[in-house]
Amino acid sequence: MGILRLAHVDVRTPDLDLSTAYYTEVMGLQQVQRTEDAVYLKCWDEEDHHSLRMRYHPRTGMDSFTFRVEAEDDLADFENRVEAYGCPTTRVSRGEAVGQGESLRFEVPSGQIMELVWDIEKTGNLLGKHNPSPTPPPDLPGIAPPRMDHMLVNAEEVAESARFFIDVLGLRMTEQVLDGNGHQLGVWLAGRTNSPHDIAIVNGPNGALHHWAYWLDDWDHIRQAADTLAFNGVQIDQGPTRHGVTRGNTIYFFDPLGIRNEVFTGGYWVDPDTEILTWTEDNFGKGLFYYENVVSQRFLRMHT
Ligand code: M3P
Ligand code: FE
Repeated sequence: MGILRLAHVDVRTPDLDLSTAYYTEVMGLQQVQRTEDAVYLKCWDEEDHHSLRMRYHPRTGMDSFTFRVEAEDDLADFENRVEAYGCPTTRVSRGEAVGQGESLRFEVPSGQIMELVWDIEKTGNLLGKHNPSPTPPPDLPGIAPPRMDHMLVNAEEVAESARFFIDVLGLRMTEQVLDGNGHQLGVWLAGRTNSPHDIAIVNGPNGALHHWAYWLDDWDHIRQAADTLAFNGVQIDQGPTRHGVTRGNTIYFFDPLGIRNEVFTGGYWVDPDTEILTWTEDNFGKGLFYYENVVSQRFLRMHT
């Protein structure tokens, strides 16, 4: 039983055409489906139906985020555990969402709507399963990341939120930032992946989305992403640089409606028995941006 990984992020946009143009032509995602009020997108190496849903709504924001569980029966187990913790759950039945079957929805302690699903429509990556080439077509537009990597949500009470993700949902903590009193300001959590984080939680307003990140295969691709972003007039937030936390290489930027995106590479390999790394608040600048050693107020205060 358990949580495997981040499956998709569902957001709202007041300009579906503008957002779609950015995510297909600048980010370089594949559009897989468009309905009357929503667009479904994925990366070229993703097997699932989609990793991003954008829905028309007058206000930009996050609808929900979805993690995939290992087995079909896990939904019932998590339903019991989440209810026992005190969070009411609802079931979304098959046919109510595009690209997936039944799911379990609930509000996490920090106010975001989370969904767990096992039954995901597998539509395959762009390479196919017979004599696949190791790379996608060379003429893919934009940054064209192979897959979504992680997301970060804010929480007023990071420790309470972390306890929920660890004790109830079974994620593993890889890193934490502690303030002078030993209280958690941020936690990095892994599902069944070997990456330092599938989701992170950092102090900030409840309900907020800080960013989601796409994986790139190498540091040079982060540099190329910066070129693509600058060429297209995209507002860059931070980087290209390196995180102290996770050791990853990174660049942050804003989509046309102000949602923060990241592209990320590097980081270290995590095993279930890897010891937790702890950062103290006086070193948070280096933890965030190792070269700059700054605690940027725009970076910490701006969110969706
Ligand atoms: C990351 C990461 C904050 C830290 C962000 C870190 C918002 O995005 O990928 O490790 O404090
Ligand atoms: Fe990140």
